[in-house]
Amino acid sequence: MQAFDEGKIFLDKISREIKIEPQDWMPEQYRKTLIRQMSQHAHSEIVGMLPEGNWITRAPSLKRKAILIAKVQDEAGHGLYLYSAAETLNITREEMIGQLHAGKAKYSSIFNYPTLTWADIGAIGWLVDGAAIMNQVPLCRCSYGPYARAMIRICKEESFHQRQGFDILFTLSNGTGAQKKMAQDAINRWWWPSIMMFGPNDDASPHTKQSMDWKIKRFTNDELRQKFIDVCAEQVKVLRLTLPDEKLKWNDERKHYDFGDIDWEEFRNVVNGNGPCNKERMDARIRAHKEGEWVREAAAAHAEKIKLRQQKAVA
Ligand code: FAQ
Repeated sequence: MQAFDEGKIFLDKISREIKIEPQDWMPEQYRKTLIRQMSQHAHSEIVGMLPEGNWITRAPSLKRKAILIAKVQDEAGHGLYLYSAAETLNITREEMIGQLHAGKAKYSSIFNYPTLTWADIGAIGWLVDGAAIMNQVPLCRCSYGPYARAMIRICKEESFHQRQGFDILFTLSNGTGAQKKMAQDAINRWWWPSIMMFGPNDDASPHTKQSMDWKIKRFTNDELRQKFIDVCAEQVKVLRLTLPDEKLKWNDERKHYDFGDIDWEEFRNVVNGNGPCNKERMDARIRAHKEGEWVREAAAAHAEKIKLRQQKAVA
């Protein structure tokens, strides 16, 4: 009887746009869905530092280097807010990281592609951060309070990231012929993986319906992908470059751009661990975690010392 009432209160809150907070009753499946999505999101931010980190030492100027360092540092911050927000659901950061390292938790497919030239940093900012913003702005209205609040700051920072990426590509496309070619090549390689970031088509997405009913997701994968394509199809004109899709064409009836077929075979391969850089990314994460062990131990010992000192002062 009690669970029934609690279930009704929960659904009533969802329907009235009242946030669910950590101390509130929630269905077990709602909690599990959030842990899955939020931890995958946090892992994506942390693994997502790797492709860009690769270019910090080779950025073409001191200014670009400083901007890139700040961006990569922001991604670390996003990962930490998201791990903290997920911890309110009764799971520890250690458990989540353990799941990632054991291959039991996913991270975004996009970070399994290599960054071959400096223009890739522009393409990541414009396209990858652009796709991330399209997906994440609606998450600021997610029904779970800690996730929604974490997303507000994250989105502000992602917006800066997207603009810096566009600025890199704009500079290259207005540079020498070789620079323009490099920018076009990066867009050609990152375009299709970026639109795969939104996940499978709605009819192949097992989680979308329930997550929409619970207002965790506010738009479906296909709705967000279409919005993103519509925006990029216009922005690429400002760059005086093109998107690598011959079928990309404005459809006046639909008031959207039509686009070509997505290679779902490639998507499945990358998600299942067989993308160009999956092994490299996981090896780098696991190595960094092992090498950081002494830092975690020292921080814990320091925190314990401070706690004892405070207890003595009170006694
Ligand atoms: N990659 O039923 P759905 C960023 C999985 S952050 C890998 O549609 P859902 C910032 C999905 O998890 C980018 N796996 O699932 C940055 C599920 O697997 P499971 C990350 C994917 O959850 C920028 C299965 O397929 N953003 O870029 C992908 O309803 C630059 C079935 O899929 C977020 O995580 C994929 N692309 O919808 C950092 C945003 N797509 O768990 C550095 C939050 C789907 O059953 C540099 N997450 N899968 O084994 C979401 O909005 C959702 O979780 C979706 C997937 C839309 C990603």
